Amino acid sequence: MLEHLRQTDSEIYDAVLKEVGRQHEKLEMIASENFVSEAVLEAMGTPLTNKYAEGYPGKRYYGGCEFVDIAESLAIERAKKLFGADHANVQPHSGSGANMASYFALLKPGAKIMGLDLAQGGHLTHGSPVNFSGNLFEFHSYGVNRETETINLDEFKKKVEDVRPELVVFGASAYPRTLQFEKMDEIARGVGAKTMSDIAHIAGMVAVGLHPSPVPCCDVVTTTTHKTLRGPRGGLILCKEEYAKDVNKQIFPGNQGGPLMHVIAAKAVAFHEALQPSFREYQQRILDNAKALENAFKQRDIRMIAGGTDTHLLLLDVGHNGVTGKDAEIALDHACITCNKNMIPFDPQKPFVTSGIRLGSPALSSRGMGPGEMKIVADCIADVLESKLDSAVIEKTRKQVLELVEQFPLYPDWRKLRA
Ligand code: DSN
Repeated sequence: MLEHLRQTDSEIYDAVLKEVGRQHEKLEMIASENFVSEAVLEAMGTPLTNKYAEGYPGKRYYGGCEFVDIAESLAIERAKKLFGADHANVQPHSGSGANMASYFALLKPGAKIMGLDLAQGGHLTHGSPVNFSGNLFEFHSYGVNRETETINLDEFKKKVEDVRPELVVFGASAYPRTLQFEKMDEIARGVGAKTMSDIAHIAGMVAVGLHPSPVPCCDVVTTTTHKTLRGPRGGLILCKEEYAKDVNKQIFPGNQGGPLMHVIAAKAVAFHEALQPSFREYQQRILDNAKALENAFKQRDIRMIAGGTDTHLLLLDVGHNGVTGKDAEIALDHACITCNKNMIPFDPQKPFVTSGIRLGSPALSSRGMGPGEMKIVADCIADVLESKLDSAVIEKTRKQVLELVEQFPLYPDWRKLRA
């Protein structure tokens, strides 16, 4: 394993093994990260990376595509089955690329769109002025209610009716509660808008019916494949049949050239895994673990945005403990707990400082941890925050975490290479 890499490039070999070690030694709580199966890893490391296959299965601009066609056709059929979609495009290199192609498939540049404010849980590609979305389209934001810190449908309706956008985007990257796609869709349709959902964070739960699906109501649904869906890093677009041609054209030749066939093969493997009964159990474990974190934080007086979670994700207001998100992220990393600082709704701090940290249960659930371990983890986090990031507490927590992770080995064959 990795013998060629070791002999050819010891510096990269070393960096890879150090990263494998880091993934094992730290508690991965970045809500958008996960650990893929060995089968997905293997598919990504195949000679399919060598193949140019611009176009789509059966209609390519290069010869020799008969076998990558098999991989892409399987990925498409499995994605359609998994989400109950009319059409799937499995070529987007990323979630951002999937969103860009979708906007162009639905609208002309300059069109009026509404999306959830980045500072209140949205995503860069939902209209941030520093992103292509905010530059190329006239984006307007909706937000969350100041009291409940959740999307209030009456306020949402009023905004939609004031702005009258051509497209409304649903979906978030830091929103812990259930998204009411059907009701939001009805409101958007009321002003004649098209609708799109970005389910990057919750795709795994949507796939198994543990979160409402926007596929039946929305015109287009985008996702990444590497978060709760536990596939390789990449994007996916699902849409109604009437948008299939435009979506395909906007991915290739509109936005991308050659597709990454090794990644598409790995997406097919991940979708196959997601179609198995065990994937539903895995998604349920993600939810149970997030609830266990919520319950433990409640006992410790840790303030959670929106009062807790219905999903895989929790957003903590660490300003309540007198620390910033930036400092909490660094301190927890020293304690071997990886998370990210995150703006909270109406955050008084700047985006690079923030008052929040975002936590998620998908990666720890993939490692086999359960609610009992989540209680230990939540107490570790609470200890660090309540101590106001005291170095002795951080050191004590680090030791506790290192003991815990040893009981849940990650990629043992890869780690043996360090020996
Ligand atoms: N960067 C991703 C996240 O962390 O949520 C979204 O693209």
